[in-house]
Amino acid sequence: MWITVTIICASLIAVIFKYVFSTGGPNPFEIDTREPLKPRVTVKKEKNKVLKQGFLASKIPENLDAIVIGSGIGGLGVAVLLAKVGKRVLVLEQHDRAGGCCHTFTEKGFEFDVGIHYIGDLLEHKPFRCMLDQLTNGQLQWQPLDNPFDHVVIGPPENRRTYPIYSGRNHFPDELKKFFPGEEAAIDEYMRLVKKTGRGVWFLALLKLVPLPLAKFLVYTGLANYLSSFFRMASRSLTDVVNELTENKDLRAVFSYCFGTYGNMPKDASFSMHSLLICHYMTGAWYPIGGASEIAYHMIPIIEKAGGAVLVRATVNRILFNSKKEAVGVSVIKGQEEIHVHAPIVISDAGIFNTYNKLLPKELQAMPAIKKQLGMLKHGEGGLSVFLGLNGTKEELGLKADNYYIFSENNVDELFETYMKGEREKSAISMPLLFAASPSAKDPTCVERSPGKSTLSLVSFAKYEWFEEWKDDKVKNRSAAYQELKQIFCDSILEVVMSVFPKITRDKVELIELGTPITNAHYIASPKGEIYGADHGTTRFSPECNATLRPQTPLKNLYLTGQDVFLCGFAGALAGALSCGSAILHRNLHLDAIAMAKKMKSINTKKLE
Ligand SMILES: Cc1cc2nc3c(=O)[nH]c(=O)nc-3n(C[C@H](O)[C@H](O)[C@H](O)COP(=O)(O)OP(=O)(O)OC[C@H]3O[C@@H](n4cnc5c(N)ncnc54)[C@H](O)[C@@H]3O)c2cc1C
Ligand SMILES: *[C@@H]1O[C@H](CO)[C@@H](O)[C@H](O)[C@H]1NC(C)=O
Ligand SMILES: *[C@@H]1O[C@H](CO)[C@@H](O)[C@H](O)[C@H]1NC(C)=O
Ligand SMILES: CC(=O)N[C@H]1CO[C@H](CO)[C@@H](O)[C@@H]1O
Repeated sequence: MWITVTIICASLIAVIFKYVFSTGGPNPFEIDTREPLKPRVTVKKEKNKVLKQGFLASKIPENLDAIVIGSGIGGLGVAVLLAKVGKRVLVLEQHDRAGGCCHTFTEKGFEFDVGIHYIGDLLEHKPFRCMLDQLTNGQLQWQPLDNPFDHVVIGPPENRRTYPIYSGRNHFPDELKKFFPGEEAAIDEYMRLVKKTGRGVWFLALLKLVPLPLAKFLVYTGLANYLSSFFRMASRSLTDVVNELTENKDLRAVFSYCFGTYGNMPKDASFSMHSLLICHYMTGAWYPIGGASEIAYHMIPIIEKAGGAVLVRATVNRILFNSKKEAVGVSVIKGQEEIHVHAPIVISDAGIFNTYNKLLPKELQAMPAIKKQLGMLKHGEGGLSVFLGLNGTKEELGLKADNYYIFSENNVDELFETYMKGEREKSAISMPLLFAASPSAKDPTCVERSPGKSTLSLVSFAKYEWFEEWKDDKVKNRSAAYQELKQIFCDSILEVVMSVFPKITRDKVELIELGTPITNAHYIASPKGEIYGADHGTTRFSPECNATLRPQTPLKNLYLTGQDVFLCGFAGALAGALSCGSAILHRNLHLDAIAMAKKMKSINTKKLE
């Protein structure tokens, strides 16, 4: 008996090793490709030459190695990884500019990003930073936020409590303790749990790397739970864990404050997902200098240099398959015409729902394996974004390089549930959560680009169904009723903004734009206006989902990348790209990125000596 067990264990370990340390294909992080910093291009026309290359049949490179559907960070990320090993990749984007959630737009002279407010884990010489440096040839620069980088604001104006969130392993809990005397033990225990759980995420990457039968074995035998704290805590809700730690309602809210960054109210959120976010920002928070569009702007040339292209206004309407159910290319709608583009590999960054429900032929949609995967996932909550253009400098308006999570009270679960389930007109005037941040105050180059002006972005959630009836109206010309509903949201949001930022008065507001779930559906093609793709609640980490949601699909030569493969957020979607690249190149790119970081660090230490 023991001999059998030992043999099984030994072969298991051998197989895991084979996949974890496999170095089959070429390594995109083999050589350091950073170039000396070039002067920043700020002229919009020049940037658009890169970001807005319209689709034309004549621009399709020949002999493609792969096609990527969607130009979010998940799509561009895997395209750059493949380009770095000489592959010719075509990225196709339905919007009129590249970037997905990382795109920016300009309205009345104000520039706004859509989906990048702050990114963590960017300390120099750490793997994530090194990887991004390589993916942008060292041209993308990062500006740290202030410390405290987040503020949790709870309660109505007459009884408002504000708690600062600092980065730094000790700084964060030490500062919290000053606000919650007597709660030291709860805070320490919270930190211990968060760190332990967050550290276990390597196992999620491993599950997506090893062959499916092995992943299933690890999950169903409970070995995954045994080996990784991330998995052990994944099925526990944030509310559950936090309520065990303290009776203090404000502290409970502070412990759960950033659930807006993955979109599940604390009682539905997975404690593991939350821990990951807290860990992500523990070493600090950063913003891309020059705005979010710099990300795609510095990645596209690398794809082009290898013979590939990134083309926009290129809506893929279906994926092409041969009779053996192997993906062989895509079809792009151009006017009334369908243009077919062929490649041996098709990668989708369009999200799992779009890919399976919209881009597969009916008979493949009906495949049990496809239906099963879709059945495990839910659409995430719809997003609501407000873009404010303000007359005044950051000093005049009291804006800083930080973020605000504004809660109407500390019973977060209750308020959020009432809001999401409520009637839309009622919910519009009782928003439980608003995220607020000033992109212009975070970006030091904004002063040059629009002197005397500032921007403030706000994010919250909304039901897709509240707006669904107008989804087929023309985007810039929806009905008056839609505008009226938007106005109710805008007015109530503006009230909150003016109370939290007293220097912002009505006369300072030059522009107010509200994006609803149907806006998201248009610009980033999220089917239900989701803010973060598929739902991240505890079921996302169900054993079945844990094991089978991976870059490989049930269809040969069709791969998934981006936030639905790994987790949401810039870093999560990029991890999806790394997992996808690993599957295609047959090597562990996570480890390659870590090895590159080690090399960079040692080179730098030598230089200093
Ligand atoms: C309001 C908001 C705020 C956020 N704030 C932060 C933050 O502060 N920090 C952070 O880390 N993350 C943040 N995120 C999350 C982060 O931006 C996303 O998780 C991540 O960028 C998703 O990348 P992706 O590549 O998976 O998907 P996306 O960026 O959504 O890219 C998918 C692309 O596919 C295209 N597409 C879809 N269908 C087709 C088709 N048929 N043909 C062609 N193209 C198609 C879409 O147009 C889109 O460009 C935020 C997101 C939002 C919406
Ligand atoms: C902006 O404010 C300044 C004074 O602070 C004023 O002179 C100017 O007219 C304002 N601009 C707009 C567009 O409101
Ligand atoms: C906007 O829609 C209305 C009808 O709802 C129509 O009369 C009008 O011409 C449209 N305007 C534009 C610019 O499309
Ligand atoms: C490996 C594994 O099974 N991890 C988690 C997957 O999801 C369930 C909850 O739905 C957890 O219990 C597991 O720990």
